[in-house]
Amino acid sequence: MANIIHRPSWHLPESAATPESLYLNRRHFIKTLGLGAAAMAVTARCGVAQQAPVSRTDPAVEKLGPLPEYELNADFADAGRAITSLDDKVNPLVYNNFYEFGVGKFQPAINAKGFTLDPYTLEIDGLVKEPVKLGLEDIEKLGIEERVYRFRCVEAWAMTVPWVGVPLAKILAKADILPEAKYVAFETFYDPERAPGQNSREYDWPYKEGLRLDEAMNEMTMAVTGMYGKRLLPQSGTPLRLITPWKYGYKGAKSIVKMTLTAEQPPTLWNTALAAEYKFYSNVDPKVPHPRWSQASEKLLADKIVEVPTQWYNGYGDQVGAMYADRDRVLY
Ligand SMILES: Nc1nc2c(c(=O)[nH]1)N[C@H]1C(S)=C(S)[C@@H](COP(=O)(O)O)O[C@H]1N2
Ligand SMILES: [Mo]
Repeated sequence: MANIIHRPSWHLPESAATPESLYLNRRHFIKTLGLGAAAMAVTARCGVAQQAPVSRTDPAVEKLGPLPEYELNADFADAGRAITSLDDKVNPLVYNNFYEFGVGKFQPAINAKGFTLDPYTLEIDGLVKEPVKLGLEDIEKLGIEERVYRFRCVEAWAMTVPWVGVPLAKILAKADILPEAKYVAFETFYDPERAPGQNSREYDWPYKEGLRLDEAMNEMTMAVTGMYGKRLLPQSGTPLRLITPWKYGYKGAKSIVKMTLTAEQPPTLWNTALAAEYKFYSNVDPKVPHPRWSQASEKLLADKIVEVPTQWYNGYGDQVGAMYADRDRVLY
């Protein structure tokens, strides 16, 4: 097992993954689910992962009620390319990365069905005067808005999504942050019984990510509670996830339950697992290749693949470039 432990399938575009790596990763996941050899053989014979029918609803999420009213932020109404269509079979609601619910792209939509963190509490702790607890309503009352952002996964696929949420800065303003705080750490829920992927010892669960405090406070950084006009489905990170569109997708932790202010750069799940491949900053940069593939272009999510050039900071250099020195480009 040791040799596959450090090569999860999402490091390769699904189309480029060898049958062996697909098979081994699937076998690993089935084992953690406690299914037997028969199920394994069936999956292996089918060759491709089963895909969930496109559904915009989930009873668990419906219980949270509809999103409160919001408006489209005119500054982010146009991301310079078409919004990814939900009419396509390969779309943002069925093609996901959410390792807690499987390493295959189509697994989270199936395996996370019915998952919810309800009642939900977000905790803000660490270098703050007093820890703060916020419910979903408290957060959305800070003022939700819609923004269309480009999204770029480190695996070189991309999409364009109308997210609904609150600038993270508005949430962090609820806490009295101490002057020593320089970073924010984000943590996902931990519940291996409901999220079988968390039984995998390949990763340091729960999912962890982090931002420098100025990045967390940047105008672009969004705490997202909805997309395409509805609440996030389980596979998209119910009820709250992060979106930092100038960084690779893995910086946007899903189903976040805790934000911790720290003085030191916090550990992240991917950097801990594969430090040489996944750095803390992870700013999109076509000139800095991943050690195993180029980042010069990306494939837009759709039934018919369209490949487009990747832009530095995913095209958001005007908004975020001033936060970085040239040195950071080398740090990727
Ligand atoms: N908790 C958690 N958050 C996560 C991940 C994950 O596996 N677990 N995957 C990340 C990666 S690699 C990407 S590209 C995006 C994918 O978001 P999407 O499935 O909504 O496209 O979620 C990120 N957030
Ligand atoms: Mo990703």
